[in-house]
Amino acid sequence: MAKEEKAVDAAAKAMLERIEEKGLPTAWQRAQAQSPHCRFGTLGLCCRLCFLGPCRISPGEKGAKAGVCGADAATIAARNFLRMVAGGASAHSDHGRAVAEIFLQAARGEVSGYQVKDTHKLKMVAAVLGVETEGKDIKDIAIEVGERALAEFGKQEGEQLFATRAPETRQKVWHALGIYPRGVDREIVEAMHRTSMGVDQDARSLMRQASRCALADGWGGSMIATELQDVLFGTPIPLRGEVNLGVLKEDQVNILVHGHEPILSEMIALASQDEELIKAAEKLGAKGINVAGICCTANELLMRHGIPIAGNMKMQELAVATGVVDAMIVDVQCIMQGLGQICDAFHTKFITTSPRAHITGAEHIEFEEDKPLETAKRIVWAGIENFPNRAKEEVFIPDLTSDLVAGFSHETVNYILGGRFRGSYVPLNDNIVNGRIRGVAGVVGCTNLKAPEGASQHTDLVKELISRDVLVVETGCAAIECGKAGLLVPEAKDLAGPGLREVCEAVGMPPVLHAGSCVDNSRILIALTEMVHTGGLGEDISDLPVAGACLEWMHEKAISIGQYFVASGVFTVFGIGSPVAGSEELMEIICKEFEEELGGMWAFEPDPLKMAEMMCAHIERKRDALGINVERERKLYDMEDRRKLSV
Ligand code: SF4
Ligand code: MSK
Repeated sequence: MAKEEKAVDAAAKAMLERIEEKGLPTAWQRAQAQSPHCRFGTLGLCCRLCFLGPCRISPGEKGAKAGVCGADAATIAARNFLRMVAGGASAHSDHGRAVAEIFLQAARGEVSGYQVKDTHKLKMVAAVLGVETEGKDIKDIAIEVGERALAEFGKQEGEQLFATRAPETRQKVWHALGIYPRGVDREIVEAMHRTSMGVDQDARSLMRQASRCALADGWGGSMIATELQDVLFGTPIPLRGEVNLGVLKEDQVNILVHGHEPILSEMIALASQDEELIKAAEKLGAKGINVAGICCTANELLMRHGIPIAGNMKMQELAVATGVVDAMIVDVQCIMQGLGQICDAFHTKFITTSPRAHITGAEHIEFEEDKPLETAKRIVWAGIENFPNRAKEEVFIPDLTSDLVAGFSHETVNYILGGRFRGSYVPLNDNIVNGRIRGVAGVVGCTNLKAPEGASQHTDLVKELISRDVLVVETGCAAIECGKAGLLVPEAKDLAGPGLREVCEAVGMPPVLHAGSCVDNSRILIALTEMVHTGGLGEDISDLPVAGACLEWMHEKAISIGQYFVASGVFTVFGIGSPVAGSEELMEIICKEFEEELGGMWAFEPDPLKMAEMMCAHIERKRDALGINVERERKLYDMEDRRKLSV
């Protein structure tokens, strides 16, 4: 792979060169060693669910058309797809469970360091969970909320309580199809059972479970994680931050946090402000303690504290190559085992913290839930004492950062559009109806080694969408990519079409809104529901002029997210490729039939501009169906006109 194909971002390119000069392996080299990737696996036609196999279906004319048990291409591909959904849902949901557990312990006063920060949101969540709040003190409400939220994972009877937040029309669709999500764990276990050898062998039936399992993630596990994190750590509000490797500091102890669960990183952020630890760092010659993030942990910390982001998932090894990372602290998800080798080659301490995630060669300092701050201090101390071990000649920090604004929770959007006294989505809906904003696009998910780091892929897609007056909401590593490219600041309005630009100018918001981490895609579900409830744009999420995209998906979590958006009625386009492209029948089901059943469907398109075209075409089709696509006279606005704008 040529250098330019691996990295386009100047900071990433410089770091890659450093690592390669040292003869160290990188994810890019390993990707090359894996190329060409197994064709059967790529097409979703490989089955190793039992030891009669492994079996594979040949996509061409020749070769096997069924596994030993007789499973055909559609069944094998559908089982693979459903297992990906189950894997993704389990990751989000186990994260949600960990939050619910700590939430309950904190409410009961069993752990120190955490407390209810957003009582307003606590009461809102209490209402969803059927917890009476009248006349009760906050502690009792929080205990009941924690107990009920935790019960949502393992309950044997009844349906997901958070799913009752969806528009009624949507809930009817789920009931009619028998896909209304029940207990989160139950849906995941059933997905695993159905896909084991000799059980569910009908692609449509398997895909119905894919919907139900994914909905248990989006409207269950992920939503529980997001909402309880907001109650415990504060609902994000817009704040400025910085992104890219230049956020690392040569004269300070650098602690990088990487993974997903803010229950640890929140405590690390707190511990880094501890006076004794700061003094200890100063004693060793550092000017302070600098915490920065990688991946979704970075998004969580940025949204609530303005803590800078060093990079996305693909940049984990590159950040270490700056030679100034004194500790790389990881919890769960998207952490590469290869990171350990790079940490070893520099002076970086590689520290795992989750009882669920040990990595060979890493130091394990387990996050003790009953002593969160003490554990965080121990971890930060490990970084401080490593500061003198830096090799001065190895230090190189690319002088590159970009400003960004993050923290656009659903509540914030409500507030900034409607104002403190009339917070609502009415201005958003009005602007969609009058055509200034054509629609809304959710651009979410990962970065993939199959695309160059910092390549214009993400920015091409997002720039095209905003230039066509489509408001973009982003999460995950996609948001980090656009942050690096300077698209998450109000000044990016100049790249927007005239209608969206007017709205952004009037409100002072960027045309691309950073809404958080992977689990925070549940915020987008709530925002879409709010748009339906606000009125004027149909009766269901599937009526809205909206579309979803994940340009560089790689994790199973992305497939679960895609499926819960589709099952919630959203047209969703993925780049890179379909994981089930080998079965024409299954592709027909998810890319066509789904629309009739669910109102949303999948599409796959690697080219960002073509992807934008598909999303805009869909948005315009929805506008036509709503009857809001009336030709409007274009006019130039003067100050007087702007004051009259209803934003
Ligand atoms: Fe082969 Fe069927 Fe076993 Fe899969 S389940 S490995 S297709 S025999
Ligand atoms: S971290 S799942 S690479 S978004 Fe959430 Fe980024 Fe995708 Fe991991």
